[in-house]
Amino acid sequence: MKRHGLLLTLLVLTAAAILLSGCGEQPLLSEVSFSKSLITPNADGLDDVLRIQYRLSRSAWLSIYFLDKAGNRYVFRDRELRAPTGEREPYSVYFSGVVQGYTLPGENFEGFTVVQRVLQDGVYTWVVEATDETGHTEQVTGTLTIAEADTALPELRNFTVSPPVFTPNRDGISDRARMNVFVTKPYATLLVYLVGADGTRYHVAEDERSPARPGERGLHTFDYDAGVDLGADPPPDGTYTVWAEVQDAVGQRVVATSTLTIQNGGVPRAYILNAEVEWSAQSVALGETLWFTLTVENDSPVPIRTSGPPPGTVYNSDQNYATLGETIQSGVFRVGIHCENALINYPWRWAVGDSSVLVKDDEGHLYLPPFTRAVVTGGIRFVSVEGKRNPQYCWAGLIHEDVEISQVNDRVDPVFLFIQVP
Ligand SMILES: [Ca+2]
Ligand SMILES: [Ca+2]
Repeated sequence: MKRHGLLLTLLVLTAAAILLSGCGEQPLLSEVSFSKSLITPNADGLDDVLRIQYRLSRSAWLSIYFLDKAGNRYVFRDRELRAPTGEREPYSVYFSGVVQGYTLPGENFEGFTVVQRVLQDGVYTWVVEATDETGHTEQVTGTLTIAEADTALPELRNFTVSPPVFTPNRDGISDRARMNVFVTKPYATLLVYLVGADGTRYHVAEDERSPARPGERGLHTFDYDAGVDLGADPPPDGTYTVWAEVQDAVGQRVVATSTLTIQNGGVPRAYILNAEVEWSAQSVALGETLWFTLTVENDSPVPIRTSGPPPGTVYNSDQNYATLGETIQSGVFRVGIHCENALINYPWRWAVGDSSVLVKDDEGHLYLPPFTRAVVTGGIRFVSVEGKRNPQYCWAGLIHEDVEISQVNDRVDPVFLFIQVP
């Protein structure tokens, strides 16, 4: 009797314990489903994707992965923190056969990394796994077949950036960087961008003269001016990681990196100070020299490049910068004088300073340093009266050769000049 009573008590207690665990301890992971047991990830619109659903009763770290027959693991979700589902619809995510990058036996990729890759054809065990904060883990498994997968990778070959150091400042010397990359497969997107130390991204546009058209297999070229061509300030000087990132129609993603250093970057801004020119006369006799004096101000953090002839040089009116051997150089700033009767634009030009203020780089290029002023003088000796106008207007300009003559630097402080002919 006594023994029976004890047994009964034990039975009741056990039943209560079972009931308790049944009510209070809901399964962590439930309602796990894959909407298809076979997909053909080849972007043909048929059975390319399936939907995975699951429900969580508590916060958990959620993983979804696939095991092949050899037991190799392919990761789709790796311990991502998820809130409990609560009263909401179950979690739902589309799966297109693409998992974290992996390499097959014997594969060795050089110069690029596979970030996302489609599963190879075969039969896999899928695993949805949740771990709560106490370390309790539950998992649900099933079978998925992959067939007709488009497994060709959009490889990035020979990703190059040249030159490795460039100076985007419109001085005509290494103002542009060029990125080349060969993509081995038609693709959906191809991006090239710089990433700074603080994580800021700077997008680089594909060159319109790229040998292969966007989306096509082939060589793609990118031309980077750091935004300076449009007058924008470039990214700060420093060394950047340059990323090339391609994604194909299936969703496979491949990246390659290189580096690029920006030096002396900036938009050059120079002016004729106060738009003021001091002219020596309003009237000169034939054979006499008209002199001018003005001040050039480099009002930017960028050195501005210049070239000869030096201030003080006197031109005969029938000479010009080219006849003096000082031809136009792209990116160079020079002071010019133009008269209405002149046959070419600003035929007489001078460097924007003399040796007392200019600095020379290793290759002998001359620069007016940042935030510096320089006085420029020069003369034109009128040896004949070209053209019909007399008097004629003459004026000064500050020319950024092959780039622009900004409005503020054109037709500065005209003088109405009369040439006295005997
Ligand atoms: Ca398909
Ligand atoms: Ca430059």
